[in-house]
Amino acid sequence: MDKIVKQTLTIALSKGRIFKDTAPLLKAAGIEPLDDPETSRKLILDTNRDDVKLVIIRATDVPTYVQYGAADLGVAGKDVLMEHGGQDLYELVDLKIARCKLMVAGFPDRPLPATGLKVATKFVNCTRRYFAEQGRQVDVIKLYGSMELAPLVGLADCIVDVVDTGNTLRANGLAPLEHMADITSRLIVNKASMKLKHAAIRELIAHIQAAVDQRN
Ligand code: PRT
Ligand code: MG
Repeated sequence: MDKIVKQTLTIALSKGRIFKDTAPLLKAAGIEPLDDPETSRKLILDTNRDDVKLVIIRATDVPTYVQYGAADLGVAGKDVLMEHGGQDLYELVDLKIARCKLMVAGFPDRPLPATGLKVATKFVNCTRRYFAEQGRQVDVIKLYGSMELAPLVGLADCIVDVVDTGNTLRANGLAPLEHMADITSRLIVNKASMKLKHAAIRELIAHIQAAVDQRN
């Protein structure tokens, strides 16, 4: 009898809100990790299925792993995908999790200068694109975190960041000023994997899509 070789699938995820919200969707597809990424130090997690592994990485690295085929699939926020550019990957399912908004934020009582606007952000590509489309000339200052601090210490006039409740902005005397994009997390797939592992990926996607539809 011919041995049927099962195609293995590697799924890239980040800890925190994305893992928390993706786990129930994976469970609906019959995939359960054997370790908890929040407590385990392992970066590669086995699952109850010997043909599925999870790799646990920084949220901003997920598109890169999938682009180069180090992971077949991944879950990434639309903010992260827009910033990455989405080369060599398909964005197949809107998982409707980790919802937030990409916003320009600054002081509520201070209009933004029409020229020489300084914007601090980790989303430098999205920010350049957004202001360029409006013909607004800006200096973009790249930061890696705690963007809210930048206007407070005079590093920038405003920031571009993702906002959920707005509590972090408020706690720092800032407010949302301009809405740039509604954000949810997406299931992304490497283009070569989609061809080579078509059956396995299609099956996984069908289960995940059904679980998403049932919740929304
Ligand atoms: O934390 P790390 O630097 O490793 O990476 P990350 O912050 O990109 O990852 P993570 O896990 O925090 O976020 C993963 C994805 O979740 C993001 O790419 C977004 O698509 C999505 N998401 C949804 C959010 C939020 N909601 C959110 N609130 N990402 C970040 N935040 C931040 C927000 O910027 C603020 O600093 O959480 C803080 C609390 O938000 P408020 O508005 O509720 O106060
Ligand atoms: Mg974070």
